[in-house]
Amino acid sequence: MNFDRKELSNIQLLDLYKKLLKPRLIEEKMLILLRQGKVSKWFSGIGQEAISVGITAALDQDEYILPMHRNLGVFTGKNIPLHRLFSQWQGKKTGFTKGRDRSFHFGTQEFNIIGMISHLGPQMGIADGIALANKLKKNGKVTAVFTGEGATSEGDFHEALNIASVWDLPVLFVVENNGYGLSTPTNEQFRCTNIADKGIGYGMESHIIDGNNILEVYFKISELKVSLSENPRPILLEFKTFRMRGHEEASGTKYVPQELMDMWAIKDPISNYKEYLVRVGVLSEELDQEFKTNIKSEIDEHWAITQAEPDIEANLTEELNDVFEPYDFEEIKHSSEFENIRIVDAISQALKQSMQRHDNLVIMGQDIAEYGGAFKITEGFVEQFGKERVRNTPICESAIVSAANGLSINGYKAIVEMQFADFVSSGFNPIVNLLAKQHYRWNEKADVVVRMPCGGGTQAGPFHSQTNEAWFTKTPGLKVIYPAFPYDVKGLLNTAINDPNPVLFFEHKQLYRSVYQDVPKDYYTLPFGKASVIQEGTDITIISFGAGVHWALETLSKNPEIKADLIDLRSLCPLDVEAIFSSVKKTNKCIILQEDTIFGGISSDISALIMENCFKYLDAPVQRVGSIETAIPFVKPLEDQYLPKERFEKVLLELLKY
Ligand SMILES: Cc1ncc(C[n+]2csc(CCOP(=O)(O)OP(=O)(O)O)c2C)c(N)n1
Repeated sequence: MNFDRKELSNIQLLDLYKKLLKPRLIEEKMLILLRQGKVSKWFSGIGQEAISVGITAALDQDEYILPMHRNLGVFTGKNIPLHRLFSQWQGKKTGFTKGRDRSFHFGTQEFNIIGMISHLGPQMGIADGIALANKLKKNGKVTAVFTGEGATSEGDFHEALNIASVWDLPVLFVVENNGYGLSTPTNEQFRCTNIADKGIGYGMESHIIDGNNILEVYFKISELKVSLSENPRPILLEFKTFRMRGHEEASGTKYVPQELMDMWAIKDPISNYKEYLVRVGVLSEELDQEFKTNIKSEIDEHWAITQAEPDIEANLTEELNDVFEPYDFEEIKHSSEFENIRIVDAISQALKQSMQRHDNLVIMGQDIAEYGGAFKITEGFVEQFGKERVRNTPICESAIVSAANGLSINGYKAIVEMQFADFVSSGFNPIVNLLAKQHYRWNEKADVVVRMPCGGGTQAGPFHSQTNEAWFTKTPGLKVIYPAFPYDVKGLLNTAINDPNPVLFFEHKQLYRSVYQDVPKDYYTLPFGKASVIQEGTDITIISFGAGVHWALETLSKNPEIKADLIDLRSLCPLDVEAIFSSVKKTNKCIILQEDTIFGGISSDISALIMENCFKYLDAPVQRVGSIETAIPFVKPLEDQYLPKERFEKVLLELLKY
């Protein structure tokens, strides 16, 4: 192996050597502890250390790095005290996740490391968001994100590279090509000779680097760091290396031909570098021993600290409290100047006034810039706020949601407009796995609003009409808001943007231009978790949200003899159970109307809550009314039959007679 020290001093050369030794020696210790049953799982990076170590050494301490499961050298390179790492792996409290997530699955703002979730892929989109924030701040910082070659088959890889390229984001996409993705060799993973060749397809510069040569890694990254801070752009880097142990320790390496192992054993990044240092007279055997002894005693000392730490005791209150970032709702009252506007206008006003209020708010979505969005809600925004903050995105839902999270991590607020709520399925993973779980996992907010134009009644068929709130109300960590009137839309959207937690904001398309209301002209907020009682009566409680509220109002105006409490939930998570229970206790009958199909929808949970909490007040079974259990069809007669509007009146009248 050829090493070229260029202008590096002896001290710098030795510093890199010590940085290489540390993760190797920690691993050797972990492998012993694993055999002793003291550690439960281990993903080895032996043979790949030069990549993590070289990159971390070349970047500044405050530059974000997003490592994967084999990148211990990033964590040691950023000088995380070892006992904190050990406590993380052992599920102790002074780790980074309070025992909630394992191994390298955590982030830490203190060390500018954003670790992975298990799902391969979203890391790369997060790096885009972090880099976008750096670019907007014009701070010249570079972001490095790691992936294995196997995970380059994920759509997220393609999406993230594509976005970074279109937006000229200063990201180093680090692909560690270590030959196998679990047991799958590269020729069963992709057909190009080098992953770096893919750079051409993204219009992106790319390089192939010997991942086992620490000096080559260090010098290349140092050079690119300077170049990227002057000329921000993404770069695809393929590091050729090899995984010398199993995917994780239990899975072995039977599927790897011995010749391959032997060939790469000769290329070990540490022994080769050591030989070089000895050859050029920078390192002696004695000094090498001294380094190893010092690192080993540091490891032992820190392991003892972790061992002495008590095991975590389950605390229910703490667990539940950590799901969301604490947020004290700030009520901002409006003046008395009103105008009669539609829901689309209310959304547009909330977005505009929030953009004025928060300099760090960025809106992203397909066709939202000059074109103004599919529903023209952001028309004129580019002129007012510029293209940096009103961003047309490529058609990449998944990486854009991840990028929104990256913006939040790096000090911004993000709104993502789904062109239609249906397409959120293409961005589902980062919403339910990344945004929703982030605060609980490692105490980091996800300050992201996802706008969801949803709902049927417009003969738009199975993929432009769904109301898919139940996909999200099921997932702890998400707030789900679903207003039905312009006044609520404006006040609640403002709150959604202020709230540092991830919010799914449902906007019913059929109501967009059909419902008018007098709405304050200036900025105001409304609280989450408060239902609105639209009209009061003693016969029955009707609970609904979205278009259902308007169907209920129509039904009641056709049947004026019915005296009902009509509750518009507005907010599904948090849910105003108090409003529901107090009404049911008064009326003793309840019907819940939702637009979605019934099974697994929120009406089922509300019904169960009423049964469990108000059973002795009920004079009749709680009734749920929703769509039939099919996809939502296209033509009007079929759609009318699918939607629950007509059935609602029938069930309501029957329930009143019960
Ligand atoms: C979305 C997703 N699919 C599958 C897995 C299971 N899995 C974990 S690691 C891995 C192999 C990854 O290979 P590669 O990206 O080459 O990284 P390496 O482990 O070789 O470093 C697989 C299939 C996962 N974690 N996430």
